[in-house]
Amino acid sequence: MTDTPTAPSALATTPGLDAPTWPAEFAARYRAAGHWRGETFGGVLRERAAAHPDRVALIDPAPERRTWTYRQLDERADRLAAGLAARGIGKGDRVVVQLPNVGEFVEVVFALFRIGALPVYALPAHRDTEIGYFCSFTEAVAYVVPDVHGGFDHRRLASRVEERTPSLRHVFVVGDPGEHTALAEVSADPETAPEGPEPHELAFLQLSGGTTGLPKLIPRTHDDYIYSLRGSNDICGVDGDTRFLVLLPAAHNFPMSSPGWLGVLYAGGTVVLAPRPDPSAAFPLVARERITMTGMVPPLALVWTEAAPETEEDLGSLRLVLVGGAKYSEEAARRLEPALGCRLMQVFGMAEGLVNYTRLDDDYETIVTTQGRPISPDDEVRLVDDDGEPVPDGEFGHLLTRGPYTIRGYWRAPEHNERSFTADGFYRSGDIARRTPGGHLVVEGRAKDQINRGGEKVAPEEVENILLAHPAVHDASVVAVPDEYLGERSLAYVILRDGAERPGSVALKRFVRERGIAAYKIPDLVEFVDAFPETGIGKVSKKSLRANSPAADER
Ligand code: OOB
Repeated sequence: MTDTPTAPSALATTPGLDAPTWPAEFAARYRAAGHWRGETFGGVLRERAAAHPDRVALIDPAPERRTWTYRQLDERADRLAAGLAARGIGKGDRVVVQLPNVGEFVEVVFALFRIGALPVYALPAHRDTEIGYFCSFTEAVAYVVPDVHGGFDHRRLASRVEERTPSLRHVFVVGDPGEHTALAEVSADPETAPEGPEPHELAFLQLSGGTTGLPKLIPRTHDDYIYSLRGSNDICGVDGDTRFLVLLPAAHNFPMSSPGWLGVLYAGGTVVLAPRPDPSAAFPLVARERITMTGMVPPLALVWTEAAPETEEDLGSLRLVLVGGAKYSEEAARRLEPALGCRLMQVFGMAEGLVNYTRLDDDYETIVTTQGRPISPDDEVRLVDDDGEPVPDGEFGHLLTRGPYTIRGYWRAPEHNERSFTADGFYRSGDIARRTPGGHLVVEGRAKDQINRGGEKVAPEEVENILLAHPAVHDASVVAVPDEYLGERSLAYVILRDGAERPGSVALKRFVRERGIAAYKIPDLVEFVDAFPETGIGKVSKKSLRANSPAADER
């Protein structure tokens, strides 16, 4: 083959990045516009610690209240970074971090940022299937866990994963380490810490909600993610006085960056980690810590809206509540501000990049009826029909996007990238949306085969694969059914093998659970059928399955 020069619009791949990245002319444009400023997370924390060392950065209220000033967080991250480096963990190494909302989460992540090792953000709900996959697929060298969380012993999960993952050299435990290493012991003289990463290099791997077998990994750089934080902070009015409550799992993109705990730390504010999001646990925290801002998914917003008028806790410090992750119904949205006595902002985002917010100065109708508009003037959003042609103004179309903080490809996933990105680098979100005359987006639904269980994304194929492993199951198809509270729940249609004895639906759900999978992925409903409806070319028609679902009998 002759050496043809790369076309200017072709995707660049950077060695060591393991994913397509922005072509040089886009990167140059984003830098010239001041979006990418050459900052790194490690550097940002260092600067904030120098500027206001004694300001409180982080509060972990339970079981006993612990606080970290910016100086303490900076020093702890340094010592931990040096300790990790002394154990041979270095730039580019992957480290699966599975921690609940505890202060150590923030310490570990900043320590990894400092040495350029990449956190892979697992959710606390993940079990053997997901963790085993993250560790083996990323060839992780370390895995960080709590000892016991929600009654589940993560140390034992770690031992099982360690046994089958040759790359895994370390398990660090927050709390009682059992047979592993206590995170508290991982500490060394910071003088020994190596050089940090460059701003254009990867900062971490985030998980995609996904539609296929197992989550794809989303490679985010320091430059691009920090831009999304700065943009989010401007829109949400985050500053040094912001006191932000992290209600959702800290590892999820929404509470991390919209504006999230990373945004608030960037602005020099205070982050408070909620061990539980329900009003009985969180309202007292709002009152005691004088919380000004928080973010939540629609089902939680409903619960807060109902509980707020009844509470004796003083919620008067709250200024802004962000709601997103799944469609927030207009009726529910209208009830939030009066109940909580604060402003509502809708957020429609995706871990792949693009985040939309309603604005503080939008009129009320826009805030309760739309999902906002993009952070950046350089976010390109295209709404297209099934053939990829732009739809007329105001009509619904498939949402495609590219921009200064939207990835150009998943990590080590060339085949997925073929499907999930257009040739000119737009990410196919799988969402169906329309644009209002004012330029705001309204999310109408989804073309992608995914279940959005109140913000928690379930890939049907992953659950189907587990059901298929059951000896009585011939075939399985998992679909979303409407649910008043969660928005959607999951329904598994199951065809039994000839002559097989029908397992009860409870037994089938137990089977799925015992295979070691996050609890939110276990089908809510199970329905036995003789055959699946088919599409014209003989594929299972999920559309008819959804349309014909009984959606009720096990509520
Ligand atoms: C957030 O990120 P992911 O990666 O868990 O899920 C992204 C998907 C979107 O493609 C869309 O299908 C859905 O979640 N979604 C919404 C929504 N916000 C997200 N659908 C309707 N209305 C909304 N407001 O969920 C996420 C990431 C950053 C900020 C906020 C949410």
